[in-house]
Formats: sequence, structure tokens, C-alpha cells
Amino acid sequence: MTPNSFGPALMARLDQLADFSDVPGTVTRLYLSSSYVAATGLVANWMTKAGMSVRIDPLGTIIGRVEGRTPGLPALVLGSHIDSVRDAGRFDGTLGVLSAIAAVEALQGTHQDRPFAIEIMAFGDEENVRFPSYLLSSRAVVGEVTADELDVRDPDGISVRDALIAGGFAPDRLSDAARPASDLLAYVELHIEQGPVLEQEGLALGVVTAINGRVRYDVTVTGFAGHAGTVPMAMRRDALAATAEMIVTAEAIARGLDGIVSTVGTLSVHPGAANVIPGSTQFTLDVRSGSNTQRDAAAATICAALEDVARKRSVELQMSTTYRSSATPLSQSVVAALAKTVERLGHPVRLLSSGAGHDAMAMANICPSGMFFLRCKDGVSHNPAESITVEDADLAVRALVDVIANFDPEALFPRG
Ligand code: HGY
Ligand code: MN
Ligand code: MN
Repeated sequence: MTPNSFGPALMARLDQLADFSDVPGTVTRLYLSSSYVAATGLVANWMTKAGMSVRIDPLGTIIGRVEGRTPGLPALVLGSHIDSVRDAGRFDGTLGVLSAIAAVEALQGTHQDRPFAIEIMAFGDEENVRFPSYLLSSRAVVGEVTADELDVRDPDGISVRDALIAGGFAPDRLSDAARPASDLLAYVELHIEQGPVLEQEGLALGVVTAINGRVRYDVTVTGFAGHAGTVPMAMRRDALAATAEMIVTAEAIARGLDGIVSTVGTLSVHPGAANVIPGSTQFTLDVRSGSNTQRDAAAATICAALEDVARKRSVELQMSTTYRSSATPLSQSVVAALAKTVERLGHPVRLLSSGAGHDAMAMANICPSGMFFLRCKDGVSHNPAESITVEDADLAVRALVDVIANFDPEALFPRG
């Protein structure tokens, strides 16, 4: 394979996919939006061009498959997600799907010699931005999604179920999305690091050992709306001022704790007028750690501190847990195999954990799973400034080509 033979074509496809956006001029492709549905068609086409048979499962996951030496063999699965956050970068998730397609395409004509099939899964709802949901499409493949989870609604009142039907998918066949563990040999996801470690150390590829767990809350603070001009300061129950103190308090606690990150990412103010003392606010609180006990201890400390602020300011505080995901150790066998790929490509092996969540958290519940990280500029992600080099894009494909070419399920997962 000549140097950088994959990079330019991959970057061109990433740019093309980035244009499928709900908000022109940004990369905003929320799960089951019309641009998401249109993007599934584009990605399915690329899978077909790579010589794969393609189907879309009841929750909109695009599944490309190429058989091994005989039809129906268990599969090595590659993949990631194609939904995005709002005003996103163009590499988060999409890089893992498109580099996998390029790798399968590069190996066309060799697949029939393999003792395993290859599948590529392009998931949705990894970002959980549109619906109060959690990894719906990858968890559906694992058989973890219950029908009631499809009843949650987006801010416009549209349920996941209705959005699936509108997109031409089939929520009533949710159970058909679930795969038996016997179908899947291993899952490998390549993803941008979304952090600065690899770039700072001058490394292009990392191998992920574990994915941080997180707990997320919806928080409501209720004070008392009043006239901004007439209510004396000492008589106010200003919900937004209380919220501001809570946000800074949560940040200070997390700063003081090793391995803890805490983020308030959304905030709404009611009634939201310049001349009205805010009566109430809603915000989200996201607390993460590589250890579940540390995460829970930190979350308890933060929640208690928010209660103290509420008491001091005579406002009401309501907190509901919207979801909780455990810290996920990745398969040591797969980690070792991915480390060998990095070595064969002539790069130093760097193991690291992931502060971001990934579909591998779901897939690890059905098959041995592992991840590569690819460095990204300044570690920036969830931001239009997210970027990678064309050389690193080329390396991403080479890494997955090497994984496929050297995947030996017997050696990796000896039976008996
Ligand atoms: O929130 C996360 O960690 C992921 O980007 N969805
Ligand atoms: Mn991602
Ligand atoms: Mn993301």
C-alpha cells in the first residue's frame, strides 16, 4: 500500500458526510433528523461500493457485511456513530465508520479466505443530544433497549418511536435489532481521542484500555419571579443567581478531586426576560470518572453542596438522574491485538483511558471490544475546530486494514 493512499479519499468522504446537517453551515446531525436519515443512505452506498451487503436495522443502525470463507460465519465488527452534537466537528464518530469502510474496500478480493465475516455498524444516538436517551442504537444491537425507552420525547414532543417511523425505520421490530453473542467475535472502534494526550506526546495512535463511567442529572431550581426594578436584593429568591453559585460550586469540587470531571452543558432560564427576576432554571449536570466508586462519591458531594446553596438562598432544588453508565474496561485480548497493530505500523504503543463515552461501552456487553484513538489537533472535539491530518487519516485506515488482516479469533479467544 503506497503511503497516504487512503488519506485524501477518506478526508473527501468525511467532508461530504459533514454536509449532511440539520443546520446549514454547521455539522449538526441529530439522531433521526432528516439529515441523519439522508446520511444513512450515503453511508450505505459507500458500504455497498466496498463490496458489502447492507441492511438498516429497526433503530436505523446501518450494518454492512462481507462474508468470510463460508456464508454466515461470526463477524469481526468495526464501527462507530454518525450522529453528532450540535455545531460539531466532522470527525467524531464518522472517522471510525468511514475508515472501516475504506479498510474493507482496500481488502476486497481477500475476504473469501477468512475464517470470519466482517461487519461495519454505523450507530446513531451515541451523542444522546436530541432525546433523553442513552446509546439506543448500539444498545439495541446488544438487546438492552426496552420498548418504553422509545417513548421518550425530544424538546418538540416527538418520541423516538415517531421519529423512527418518520425516518422509515421500524420501532415495532426493536427486538429484531438484537444480535446473539454467537454472531459477533469482537468489536473494534477507531475514534478521535477528543483530548490532547497523543498530540502532546507526538503520537498518532493510542489504544484505549477503559472508558469512563458517568452519571447525568436533570436539575431544576425554583425561586420566585419578580420585577427586576422593584424587588429589593435582600428579598429576592433569584433562581439564576442560585444556579450560578451551584455551577461554580460543582466546578470547584470537581477541580479538587483527582480523575473527576463535572460539566454543566445546558441551561435554560424562565421566564427569560431582562426585567424579570428568574423564577426557575433547568440545567444538566454530567459527572464522570474512570472508577464508579469515585464517580458516585464525587456526585454525592456535589449534590449535597447544591442542596446547601438551595437552602442558603431559599430556592427549591430538584434533581433527577437521567442516566448512569459504568466505567467500562475493554477486552485485554483485543487491547493486546490492537497494540500489536500499532507496533506493526511502526508506532510506539500508548495505552490510555477514555474520558468520552463511546458505542464500545454498549458493544463490550456482548463481545470483546477495543478502541484505537487517533490524535486530533489540540485535542479539540465537539467543536467545528475539530481536525486531523490527512496523514493520520491514512494511518487510521491502515490500522484497521492491519486489524482485519491479522485478526485471529482462535488465538485471541482460545476455546476450552
Ligand atoms: O458524551 C460523550 O462522552 C460522547 O461524546 N457522547
Ligand atoms: Mn463520538
Ligand atoms: Mn461525541
